[in-house]
Amino acid sequence: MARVVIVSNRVPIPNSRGPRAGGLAVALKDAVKKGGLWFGWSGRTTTETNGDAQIVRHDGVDYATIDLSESEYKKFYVGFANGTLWPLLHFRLGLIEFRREHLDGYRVVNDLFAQSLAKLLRPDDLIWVHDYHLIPLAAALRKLGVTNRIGFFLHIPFVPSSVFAALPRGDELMNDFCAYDVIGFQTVEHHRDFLDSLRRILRYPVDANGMILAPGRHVQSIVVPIGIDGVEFHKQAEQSVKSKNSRRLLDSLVGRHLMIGVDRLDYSKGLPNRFEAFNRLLTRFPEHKMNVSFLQIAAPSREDVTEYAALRPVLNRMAGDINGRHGAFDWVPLRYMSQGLARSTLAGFYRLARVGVVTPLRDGMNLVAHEYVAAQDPDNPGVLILSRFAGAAQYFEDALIVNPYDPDDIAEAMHEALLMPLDERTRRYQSMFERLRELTAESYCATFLHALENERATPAQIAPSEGHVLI
Ligand code: GDG
Repeated sequence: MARVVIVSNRVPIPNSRGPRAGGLAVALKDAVKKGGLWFGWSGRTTTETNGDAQIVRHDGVDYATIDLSESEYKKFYVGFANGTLWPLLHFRLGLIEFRREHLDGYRVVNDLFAQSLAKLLRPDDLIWVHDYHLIPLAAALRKLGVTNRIGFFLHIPFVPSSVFAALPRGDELMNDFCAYDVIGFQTVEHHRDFLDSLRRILRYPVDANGMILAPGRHVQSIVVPIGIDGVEFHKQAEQSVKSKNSRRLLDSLVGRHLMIGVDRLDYSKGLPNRFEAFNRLLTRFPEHKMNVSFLQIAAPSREDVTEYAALRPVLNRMAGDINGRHGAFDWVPLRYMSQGLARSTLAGFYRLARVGVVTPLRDGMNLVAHEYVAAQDPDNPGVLILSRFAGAAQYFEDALIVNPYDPDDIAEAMHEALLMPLDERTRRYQSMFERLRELTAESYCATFLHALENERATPAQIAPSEGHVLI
């Protein structure tokens, strides 16, 4: 098989203690086998950038990174990627801060990535580009004469064409998509919305197999949901629940139920509504007072983006209000941490929680939903509360599906989950765990790479199960 080259904004370079356990690193483990290359930004800014990649080899995989200047970082990462595209593609037009110089900076950095990467490429490499930071990368590589097969996967949602229309120079971005050979989406809905925008803006025909008939290039568009290694995470949770941290958590609960939320501190994750829902649970269903603790872990994220910094004081205040209003001298209802925890610790905490609360306002997939299900004890499983606007809701129908804009709806689901009898919890869990077995990280990589390798893949060839729908 050809060498696989992964390109993403950040590169999870393994440290001396072994591989980094971040979401993308875990999901792409099977794609970057020995001999592979992973390319991206180092996460560092410097005064002088020359675009030459620094390469570190670990376990047979080359990790190549480049630095950015402070100005490039601000325009590309803070400005266009996270100040315009992220809110746009999460349906938050009111949060967009578009500036032409940010878009120009976004293109400059994509050109820089292309120049640096092109020097490292071999003629038969399969190039797999990840996420909204790098939409123009294939077009930039094509300009440099790169003819390799190049695929792109969008981890976040796509929006209906009337929403995408708000993006200035959106037609340029649509053209950029057409420089790829394969484009993948998490759900049928994101895929459909993308094709609607493409048809409206560029007017290219799309055949029944999702093949975009662009001039001079046929682009295969597919739905390939990302997943985790559920069986492995299940084992990790079994071990982790016996750890010192899990025991400390369990002891601190003194027999109360635990509800858990785990998210990056991001406005798309719906945290204020979730806190309000917990407030309403305790107000409307006071039988839960003193009987439940809600642990919210919110790892800091993108703190240079104004909207992210603005979220912190809102949550701090809400947490204080809830605990002040409902708490007792021996019970803190809401335990809120704006710090991350180790992945292995999280695994045990998920297992201890009677309820997993995943209520983003929009999400491409949401892997926390997968992790919560994977971690459960089959003999006494917890209940997943899941936003209908997370991609995961398309796959986990047996979660309690809620509208994250309605705190009362979430509160009622919390109440139902806390009272749910064992037989119903078990039935829902078993059905979701079955789904988890199909939606693996391995099948995600294999399905995408199969499409990328095979120029004229047909739906029958690359849609082996319900989980990998092609439309
Ligand atoms: C994007 C899309 C899509 C969270 N807190 C801690 C921690 N995490 C880990 C979780 C999970 C990952 O981060 C978060 O994944 P999500 O899927 O929820 O969300 P995004 O970061 O927004 O990712 C999303 C994903 O790409 C993959 O395609 O599902 O829709 O937005 O794995 O466990 N990990 C550790 N400590 C924490 O405190 N170690």
